This record gives sequence, structure tokens and C-alpha cells, in this order.
Amino acid sequence: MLKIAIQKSGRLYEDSIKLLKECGIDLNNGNKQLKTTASNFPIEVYFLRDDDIPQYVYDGVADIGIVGENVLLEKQKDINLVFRLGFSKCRLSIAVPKSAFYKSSVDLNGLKIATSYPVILQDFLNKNSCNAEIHEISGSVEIAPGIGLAEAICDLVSSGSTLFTNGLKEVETILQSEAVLTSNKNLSEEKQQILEKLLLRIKAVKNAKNNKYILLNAPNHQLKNIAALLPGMKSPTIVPLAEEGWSSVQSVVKENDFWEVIEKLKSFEAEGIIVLPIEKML
Ligand code: PRT
Ligand code: ZN
Repeated sequence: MLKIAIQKSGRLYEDSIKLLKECGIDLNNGNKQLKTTASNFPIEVYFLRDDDIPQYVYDGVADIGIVGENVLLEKQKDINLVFRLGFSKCRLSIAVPKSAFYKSSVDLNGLKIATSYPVILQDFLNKNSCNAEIHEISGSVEIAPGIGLAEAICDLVSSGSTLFTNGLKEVETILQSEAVLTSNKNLSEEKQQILEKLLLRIKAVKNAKNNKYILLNAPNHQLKNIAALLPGMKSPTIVPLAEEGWSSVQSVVKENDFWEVIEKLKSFEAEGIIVLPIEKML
């Protein structure tokens, strides 16, 4: 049995549960008890505060856990970062009042910076030889300059609207973060094997999300061009159409390249292009 810690409630909760579901793991009672077991996979799920997860994974109370990379780095526990999960993306940034002068990190010298991430911030200050005073607070960091508690803040940002509504501007990004899978460094052979199984499923789900299945028709004289554009997993499937001189092409295309590829396909006379989501990709 492998014990996984996930956030009890908050920004990571929904996506963590969704990921386990997409991995085909049925949780008996997903509704926020302290723990639950899966009916069809040797895994036990613990619901915890995200800040506690690195410690629990380090202690072996949980074997693996899902947390923001920001929390993993801040807590400095000696545990493994196994896999970047691609959700809950955000950045840890320094912001100052809109009207403040700021050109480079030198301008942080002598400032008081409010943050919930003193470890990561101190590391940034050291690396940039800045002499600023860190004022640690646990929440509502963005109001600190407005109430005279600090001259700058260091906090998580995603859309930037919190900074904007508080009259702040982002001046340094010190970390890009997303949810990560972490693990204890001394897993038993049995637990390691369950983790490998889980990882295979997670990668299949993530791969599927990053790719689309594409079907199209094209004149045979363009097949070489199109095949070069759509290498797919190995090579595209090409099947002749009933209409002489035409073929159907099927392949996989990366989400990121999608629009660029579509434009090129059109220039290669592709027609009837159909794009489908992929559920799993191994
Ligand atoms: O109760 P518990 O301790 O478990 O939860 P929590 O309140 O500490 O954490 P929670 O649920 O707020 O966040 C969990 C994780 O989500 C964080 O550790 C990050 O890894 C990730 N994450 C992603 C974010 C954001 N985006 C985010 N925007 N965490 C917080 N924010 C906050 C930020 O602190 C600021 O107040 O959202 C505000 C900024 O958002 P924008 O969109 O206005 O820029
Ligand atoms: Zn927290």
C-alpha cells in the first residue's frame, strides 16, 4: 500500500483528485475525511494542509505527496521531486507600489519585504547581494505596503489581478511554480513499484493532454510534406481514400504546435481536418 498526501481543501485539491481519477483510481469516499482508500489500486489518500505535506512525506507518514513547488522549496525537507504535474501554475514574485522607483534588484536594498516565503526570498536576496529586511507574515501579504507594514512584498501571482487591485507592480519573478509529485527518499521495494505504476498512468494522462489526434484528407502528391509535418508517435497512418489520388492521414500533434501545424497543413492542400482529444497516451 502506498500512502499519498494531497491538500485537504484549496487550490490543489480539485486537480489532485481529478488526476487520481484520470489515472483510473476510484476513491471510496472523496469527501474530505482524514483519509480514504482506493477500491482498485493499492493506494491510501491522506487529506492534509499543503504546508504540512513535505514534513509528512519526509517523516514517512505519507510516502508521496502533491504540493506546489513553492511549498516544497520553502520547507527544505530532504525529499524527492518525482514529477512536475502541470497544474496550479503560478510564480513567486516581488512587487512594489506602482509609484515606487524600481530599476533592478539593487533597489531592494534597505527595504522591508513582507512574505510567507522567507527561505526562498532570502536565497534570492543572497544570490543578488541585496540587503533587505524580510518580514514574515502568513496571509494577506498584498495589503502590507498599504498599511505601512512593508515597502515591498514577495508573494504568489497567477493572473496579477491581486497585485493590480492593491496598487502594486511586479518587479522580479523569483520562482516559476506548479504542482509537483514528491516522494520519501527511502521507499520500500514494494512501494517503489506501486509508485512506478502510478507514474506510468500520470505520464499517460499528461501526455494525452499535451497532444491531439488529427485526421485529414490530402492529395497523394502532398503526402511527403504532410508526413514530415506530422511525425506522430512513430509515423502517421496513411490510408488510401475511395477517391483516386487522395489519402486519409491520421496522426498525433502537440497541443503547443497545433495552430502553426494547421496553417501549414492547409497550405499543403489538406481538407476535412478533424481534431480529437486523446484520453490516454502510452
Ligand atoms: O489550507 P492550506 O494551507 O492547505 O492552503 P493554502 O491557503 O496555503 O494554499 P492555497 O490553496 O491558496 O494554494 C495552494 C497552492 O496553489 C500554492 O502553494 C501554489 O502552489 C498554488 N497556487 C497557484 C496559488 C496561486 N496559484 C495563487 N494565485 N496559491 C496562491 N495564490 C494566491 C496568491 O497568494 C495571491 O493572494 O492568489 C493571489 C494571487 O492571484 P492572482 O490571480 O490575483 O495573481
Ligand atoms: Zn498552506
